[in-house]
Amino acid sequence: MYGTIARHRRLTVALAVTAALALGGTGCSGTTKDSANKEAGKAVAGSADPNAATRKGLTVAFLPKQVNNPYFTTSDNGGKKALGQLGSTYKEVGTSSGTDTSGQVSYVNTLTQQQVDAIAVSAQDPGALCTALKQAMKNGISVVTYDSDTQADCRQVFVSQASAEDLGRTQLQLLAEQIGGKGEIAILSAAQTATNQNTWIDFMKDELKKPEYKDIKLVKTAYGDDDAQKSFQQTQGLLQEYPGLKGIISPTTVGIKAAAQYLSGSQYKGKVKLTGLGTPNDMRAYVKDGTVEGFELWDPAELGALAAHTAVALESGQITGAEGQTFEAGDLGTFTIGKDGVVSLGKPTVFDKSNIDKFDF
Ligand code: RAM
Repeated sequence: MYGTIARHRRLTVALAVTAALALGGTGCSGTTKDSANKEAGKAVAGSADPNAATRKGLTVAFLPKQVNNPYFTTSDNGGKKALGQLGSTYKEVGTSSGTDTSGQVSYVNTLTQQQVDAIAVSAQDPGALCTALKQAMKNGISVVTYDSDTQADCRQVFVSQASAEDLGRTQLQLLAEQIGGKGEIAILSAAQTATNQNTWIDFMKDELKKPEYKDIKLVKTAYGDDDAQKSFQQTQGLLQEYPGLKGIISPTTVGIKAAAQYLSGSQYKGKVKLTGLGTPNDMRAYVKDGTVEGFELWDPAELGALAAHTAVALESGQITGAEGQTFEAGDLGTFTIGKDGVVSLGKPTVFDKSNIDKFDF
């Protein structure tokens, strides 16, 4: 076993250096992974075969941002189910804090030592995992990110929940409508380093520059770290600091639930509007009691299932992560890899009192 790893490593380093010279120093990680694949008799870079047989008996490890977050329980169970249908094995490891980046790095290193076939990770921080993920790829492990990305050269494919731009802009649009286009607003985010939340927030700020939002002012972005108690306290703090606040966007399932809990028991219930990303099961009570009008999300189980299918397609040589390649993801249909190795699940759903009872996750 260890002999195989060492052999892969020596071979891949040698090939990586040659490839880097040939390519003028670009594209290292893809080449090293592909070299390992070549040695293992799998598909080679640039020669993805969409008709290659789907491999069975693989072990795919899910490493969410946070294991005790119901959103990730649902997404990873979606991955587990898909892997069962594909004849492969699922495992999940991870930290209970959404801000334990060194813990995430340790898990990647352990999975590399254990020689799992593929890793699906939701990154707490865009850069922190890079060295460890590159090492995993050098050892022949397929790496996909899902939910929250790392840098593009530190994984093969990012399985995105929806277009990041759509998600950012639509959350701002929802709140603008709820507050009648006027007033002070704040954002209650997750971890300060979270790639997904930070990308959405950048699009919210960009949307806010449009003339139709000239009467809306973003006064603060607070961070609840995907910790229920901290998010609750941050919401309380926002209202103490800005008593005239008209609305809050919380682009995290943990944050929006905690903010709704605070608002529903306060004088601000129904007056200070709250939207963002939440699960229908977490938010149902707050929609029914008038604390929240509407919010959005994708189906987390479908996101996990798509991550599992992507990992198996990579391991099967059906894709390498290059733009334009297509693969089948079971009941979810056919997907095409876009720019920078991003695959997008689809459009999110907006939930309100008219449809929330139709959803159970
Ligand atoms: C939390 C996490 C996750 C995010 C959802 C919306 O559960 O921060 O990364 O995608 O919210």
